[in-house]
Amino acid sequence: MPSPGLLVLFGSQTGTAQDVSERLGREARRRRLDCRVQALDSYSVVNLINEPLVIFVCATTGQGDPPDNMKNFWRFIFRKNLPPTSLCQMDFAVLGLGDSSYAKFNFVAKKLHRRLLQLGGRALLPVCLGDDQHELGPDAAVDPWLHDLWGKVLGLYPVPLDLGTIPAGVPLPSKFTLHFLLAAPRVCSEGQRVAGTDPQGPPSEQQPFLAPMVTNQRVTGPSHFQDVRLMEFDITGSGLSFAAGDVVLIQPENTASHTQRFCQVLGLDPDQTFTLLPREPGVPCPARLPQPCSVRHLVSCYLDIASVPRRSFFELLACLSPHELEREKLLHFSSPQGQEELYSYCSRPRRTILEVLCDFPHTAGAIPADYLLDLIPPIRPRAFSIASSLLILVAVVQYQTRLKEPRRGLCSSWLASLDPGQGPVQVPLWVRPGGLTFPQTPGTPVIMVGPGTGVAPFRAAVQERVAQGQSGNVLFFGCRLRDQDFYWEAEWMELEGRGCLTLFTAFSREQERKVYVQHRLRELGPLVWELLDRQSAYFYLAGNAKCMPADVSEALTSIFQEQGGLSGPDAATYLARLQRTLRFQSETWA
Ligand code: 2AM
Repeated sequence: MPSPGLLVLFGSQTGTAQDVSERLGREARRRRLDCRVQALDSYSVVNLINEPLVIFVCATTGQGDPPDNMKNFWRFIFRKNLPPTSLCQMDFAVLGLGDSSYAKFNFVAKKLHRRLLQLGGRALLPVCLGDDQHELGPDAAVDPWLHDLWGKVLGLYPVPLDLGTIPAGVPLPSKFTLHFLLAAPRVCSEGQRVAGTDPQGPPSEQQPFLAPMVTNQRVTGPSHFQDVRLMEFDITGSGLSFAAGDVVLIQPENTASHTQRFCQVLGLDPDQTFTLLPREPGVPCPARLPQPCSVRHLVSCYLDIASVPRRSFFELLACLSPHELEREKLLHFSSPQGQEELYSYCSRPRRTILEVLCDFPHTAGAIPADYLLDLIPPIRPRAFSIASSLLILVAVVQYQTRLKEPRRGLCSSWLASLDPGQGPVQVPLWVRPGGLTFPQTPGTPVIMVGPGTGVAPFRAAVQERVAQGQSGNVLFFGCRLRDQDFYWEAEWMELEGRGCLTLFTAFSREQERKVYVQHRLRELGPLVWELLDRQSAYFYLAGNAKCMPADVSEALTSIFQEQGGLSGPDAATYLARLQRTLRFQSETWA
């Protein structure tokens, strides 16, 4: 029987769905099945009708939304005019990745599964519900599901006996080969990164704009626990344009010392240059890597050596290890029995790829350069709300685990380390339109709730609305202490003085009892109800994703009950309707 041409399509926000998809691809290749792995939005959906077997791997983000790289597919698949037999050729299975602490747990995967059935697809298995909250992470659900999946797939398409499978301990060929150049080329690879000079459309992930940093200034008071920076970039001539609610994406780099240490442990010469070639035709090289490229550039700008490794990292490392003891340990970490130990060695203390490699020096020193891109994921860009043209607020992430070295957020620490006072500094960035979109109908009021750095997008919104002459701007801001972390205090006061803004503040630590934005919302229940119900106001929420969004939603539903006389279920329906009609929007981050 011919190979069925298995297709794995993923929608991934943080990289987990992509990692699971690539694992599926490897497992298929070990079973000698032909398999393509692609992001949903890079696949031409009109071809779906010809696919015999598709595995969808989809994450659900915060509020039940699909990841960015499957948004077009999402719109397509829910088009009303798709005939109900569109997918009658297809066997499919949906693997979901989500977080059960959110109300809409694995919403995307469940909804997709139902839709594919509706369109005539045949489900091989029930939806897999991977859960970040599980002590062992999503693998606790993914492992047994994959086991069942292969049972089904191989039942349909048996591997020819004479071929057999490729055993787990043997590495599969690498995706790319690195051809090292003997003499360094005249054009330094780092210099080629300058993009936007010959732009093909606006700056993008493939072609970011190298924006000069203008200021980088701490805005929290000296006794505040957190280092929060206000950063400004010069985007003159970039072709970038944006509206309030858009976010800027920034491509961070590894620190020079991490880059150096990595090269040392792997025995790589950072000054060597190479060209990258895909092993199989048709596989594109990463657009972000210049050709030729130096090892230093690859490590500092591309390989995410400061991220916590996934299980697939240990699997491949075990295959590549020439050292018996290290290999044994790595094999254990990648086996189902070793997952608890792997969790306490790696995920819980947030141990990084670089630190793990230092713990396995004999293996690290023997990694063939060709495998670097299979082993280590690329550095992901980070999103920041735009506070105006082009200003962002960055909380510098640092925390302690049981490891001696404090854990640092890659992007915020890198940005904080840049000092435009010491000479020119450039940051690769581009803009993604609207997490939040504001009403254009004149006279529509907006209620904005933005504690902490959550206030950033509302500064851009208030500026834009005031410039348009729109009134009805109501802002709820919360911070710890007025004199330590009240961002843009003078500006808000000035706008309030001019009658352009109604501001309500919640200083959580200025009295014994904590006062948060949701407490202020409740106190002002009659006003909130009047604005939402009588004046059709839009409601916005931005900030920390942990407890605040749920607390604010709860405050709202109790306002609907107290002020609107709605029952509990009716209040929940009222909120759901606001969400559906985009009159309740949120942008939250971890
Ligand atoms: P705290 O740190 O004193 O607990 C910005 O970070 C502000 O948000 C701070 O005043 C912080 O208070 C507050 N905050 C913390 N948890 C919150 C929650 N669940 N809801 C609303 N605000 C919260």
